[in-house]
Amino acid sequence: MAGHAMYEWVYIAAVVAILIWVGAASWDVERIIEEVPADAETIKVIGQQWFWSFEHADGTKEVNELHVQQDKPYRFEITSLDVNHAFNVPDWTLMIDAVPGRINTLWNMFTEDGEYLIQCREYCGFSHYNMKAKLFVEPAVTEAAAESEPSAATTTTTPPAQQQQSATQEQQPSSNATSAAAGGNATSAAAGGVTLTILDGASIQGNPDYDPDELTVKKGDKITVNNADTMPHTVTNGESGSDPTSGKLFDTSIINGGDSGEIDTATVDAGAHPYYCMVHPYMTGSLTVE
Ligand SMILES: [Cu+2]
Repeated sequence: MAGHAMYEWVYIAAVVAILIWVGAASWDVERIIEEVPADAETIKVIGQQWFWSFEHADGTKEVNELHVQQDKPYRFEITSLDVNHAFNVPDWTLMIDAVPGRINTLWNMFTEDGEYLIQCREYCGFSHYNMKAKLFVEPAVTEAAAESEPSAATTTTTPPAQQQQSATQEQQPSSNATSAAAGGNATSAAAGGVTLTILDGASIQGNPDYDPDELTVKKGDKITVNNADTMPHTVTNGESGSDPTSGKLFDTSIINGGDSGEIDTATVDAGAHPYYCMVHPYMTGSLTVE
């Protein structure tokens, strides 16, 4: 009997020890999270059914793709616009809830370049399993490294955000209006009154999405994009997200359900340009600028 009582005490002591250890470990985790480096750059992370969008400190936005620099600290501010999601980068053991009306933060420095998976780890509805994004960690010459090695050639890599911006501003007057006669239905309305509608139900694959699917306008026309659906969509030039020119000619960025956006064709080269929705890449259409 006495022996049994002693075993109980050993058992209780072991449980208490484990609880103390777990408590200490979680306290440690919290401490690490709190110590965000002062030079950490903030990236806003927004979860929505069923995609991720990101906003960099300079205002550059990305959808389902996030470009960061290696060896640079980032502070993530994570939230949701609808239901609960969870922002998870498994390879970097990053995981935190994305909750509507709340901003959760965590920080990380990506010490190895490469392409990594971002996913949702909180069941959030129909397309939860496709709520994935790509994280690109780009190798970079840090400012510190550049300063400590002034002899090294100035190969400072432009941050991806800036690359995107400058690419948007670039004009390529080289491609001429040779493909304008590709047979697009001339739907150009009276001056300045061109409308592209994203139809209700467009987010469901197989449904009619853009109306008209093939739009022809005169260079300089402003196109009003009305999202008549309840889901967020984009009109982004390119065949898909892997198209290197994607979003460089025109991109409405996210237009939430019921909202509208605009495409100014003054900066778009003449010719036929395929476009798609960054959230639902199976939504495609074509814009011909004459
Ligand atoms: Cu869409």
